[in-house]
Amino acid sequence: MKLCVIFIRSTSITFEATITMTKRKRILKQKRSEELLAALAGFKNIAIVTHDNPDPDAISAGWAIRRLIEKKLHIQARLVGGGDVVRAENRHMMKLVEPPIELVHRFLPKSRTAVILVDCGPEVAGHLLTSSKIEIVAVIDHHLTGEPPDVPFVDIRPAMAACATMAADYLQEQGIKPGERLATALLYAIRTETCGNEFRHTQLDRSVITWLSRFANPEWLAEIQNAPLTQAYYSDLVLALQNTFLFGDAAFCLLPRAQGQEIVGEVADLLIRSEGIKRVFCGAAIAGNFYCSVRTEADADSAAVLVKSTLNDLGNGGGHAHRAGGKVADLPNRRISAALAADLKKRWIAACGVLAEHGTRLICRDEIVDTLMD
Ligand SMILES: [Mn+2]
Repeated sequence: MKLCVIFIRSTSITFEATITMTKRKRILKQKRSEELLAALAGFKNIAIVTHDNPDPDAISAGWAIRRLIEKKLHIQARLVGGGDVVRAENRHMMKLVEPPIELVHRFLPKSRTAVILVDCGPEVAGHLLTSSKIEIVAVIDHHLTGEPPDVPFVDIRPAMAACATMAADYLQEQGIKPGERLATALLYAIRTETCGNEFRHTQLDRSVITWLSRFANPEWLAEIQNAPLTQAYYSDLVLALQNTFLFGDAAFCLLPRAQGQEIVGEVADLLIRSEGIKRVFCGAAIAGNFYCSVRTEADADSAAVLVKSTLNDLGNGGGHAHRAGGKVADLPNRRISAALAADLKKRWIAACGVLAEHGTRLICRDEIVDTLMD
């Protein structure tokens, strides 16, 4: 189910008195960018925080919002994210367009800092905002969520292909041109968010793509998409494919090794393209935690629902209708035990409603060895 809901909230008594409810549909004539700027008024320090291991969508949307604040409020906001950027294409994008993002382990803002959370909600575990003292002023996101967060500005539109679309639209509303570097990053973000079966574009996505194409550098885009890959990447990939099991139309893969979190999603993206596979669960132990990606075919179940039910009581999960992810923190001995592997497989099979006894390998390991010996 796709939703398009915008809520505005206010702490002002008069607003509360006239609205009587704590939320309501936005006033249509008011521009969202104006509402965001109004919510930030009076703050001298502003920080934009992305989810951990920020992807092109989080990075470029955060960058566009930083540009909006710089042009309209004359404040240099910090753009911060936890973890690292691992995917080869995304690292290449960073090198080419140099987004002004700080990758940090901890976020300790100055007092009275307005924080804008981008491409995730406060309820998910994977971001830097662990302290309740941090003042979240805005949440800008396109993931499927439950109740909208109780903060002054909320723009959550799950129908949108990317947060980059929403942030680019703020710039358009305010007549701010993105420039070549930012436009390339935003356009690349929309491309990456619309891979797999998550490819629907709203009218706004389409018009933003046309607008950004006027400023973006197509040669950089081609170069990013063909970024050099490490040999370790190919090792991770071949071991993952050898360790993939099929139960009816559902695939289950625990990677024997993974150089970074992103390979989990890449393998899932590759497997969902296989004929006959409609649902994919792919997981790995990385730096003592378990990360997984779930993908579903366009006409199959919700990936967000499947990951939630598979990780129920073990960890957290969420995402979109056809692309979702999850995490189980602090694995004992920093690895996936045989008991956890068996439990995850059982849960995935149950969530998909397939038969456990019909499991087969995607690739028979003996066949690969035989081929090499010939
Ligand atoms: Mn996104």
